[in-house]
Amino acid sequence: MSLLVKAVKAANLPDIETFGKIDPYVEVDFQGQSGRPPPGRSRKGNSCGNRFRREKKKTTVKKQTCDPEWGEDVEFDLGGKPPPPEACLDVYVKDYEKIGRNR
Ligand SMILES: [Ca+2]
Repeated sequence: MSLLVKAVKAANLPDIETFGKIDPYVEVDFQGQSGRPPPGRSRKGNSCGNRFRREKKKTTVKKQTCDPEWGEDVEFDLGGKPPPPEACLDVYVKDYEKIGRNR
């Protein structure tokens, strides 16, 4: 069993870029894979409290646009099991930065 997230498109994204336009991409943060959480991890830091193994995946970056169309699939392999009911999926649209932090 796997979980498929389809990043289709976004429109009218806020342009936070100083020069030109933003370079948006989608980051999908899935917390709900089988297996126990790694020992010694803090429960802070995300909306699921790190109860599960987490995995982040990204789409490609679309350059200089506030109306990106990705049409991409982001797939998580669940290793043959359904996700637990407490599983958690966070989806972010971020602005790619060559220099510094992505926002
Ligand atoms: Ca940028």
